[in-house]
Amino acid sequence: MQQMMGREGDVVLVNGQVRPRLSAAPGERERWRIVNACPSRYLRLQLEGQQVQLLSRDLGRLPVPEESTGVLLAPGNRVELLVETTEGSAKLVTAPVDRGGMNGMMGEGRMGGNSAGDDEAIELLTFEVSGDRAQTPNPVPAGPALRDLRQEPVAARHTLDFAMGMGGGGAMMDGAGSGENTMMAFTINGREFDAARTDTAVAAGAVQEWTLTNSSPMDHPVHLHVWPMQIIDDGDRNLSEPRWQDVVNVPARGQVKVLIAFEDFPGRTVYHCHILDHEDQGMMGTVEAR
Ligand SMILES: [Cu+2]
Repeated sequence: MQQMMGREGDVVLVNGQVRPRLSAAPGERERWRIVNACPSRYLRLQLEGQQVQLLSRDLGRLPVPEESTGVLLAPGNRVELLVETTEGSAKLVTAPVDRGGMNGMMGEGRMGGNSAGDDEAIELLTFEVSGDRAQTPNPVPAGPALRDLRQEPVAARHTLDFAMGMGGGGAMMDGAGSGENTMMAFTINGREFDAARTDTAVAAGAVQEWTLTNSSPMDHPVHLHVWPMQIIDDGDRNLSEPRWQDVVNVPARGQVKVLIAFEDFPGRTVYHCHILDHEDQGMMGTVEAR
């Protein structure tokens, strides 16, 4: 069951340590580079009592840092935060994230506790700010504007559907009510991963629009190797500003739209769910730019 939801484990480490303690002087500006290297756990980071801005998301810095009270990281996502320190003791916590679950997939009433994730915030580290006040740092300079692929012609469109169903080569599970073991399949467009098969062929150098749909009851964070994705619709709305990521969360029963410029690298690579248990159970496909 845990393998199908994506195993989260019981302990979250920060740089290999359990709840480490960091220290700083008041009035400093620090840059925190963060990667969610958890195999399945989503993080919603909050650092109470400190002034936090989002400087960059996944692959590059934003033109202007954004005020931030909490930042959501699916597995594989990265951020850079600017932390302007205030005297006191603060805790970095990860708040609960609802990423769906197996409800509705197994019949009724048999499985207890079958949604993923914790119900309570988890403390990740303690941040102690004390001592002499640091010199006020200079303002953060603006960064370059981000490329916007919406101003470029779209050569082709594809839809990838991320799904879960019975009958695959994934984890063994007890079939609801039947007493027999069945296999759960994790698929993209109905197929489990086959390294020998090319699933999506694209023209090298061209821009494509991909619609990533999720017909399962769990979120899937989708990662494309090599080429970054510009998110144009995150499932809730069309985005007005250019937003670039290399992992994008596709909500349960939802969809997102991305633009991709298949530049710089002709060849073959993969896309996959970044919940590694899902990837290992088949939720991965191949793409070739030629
Ligand atoms: Cu997944």
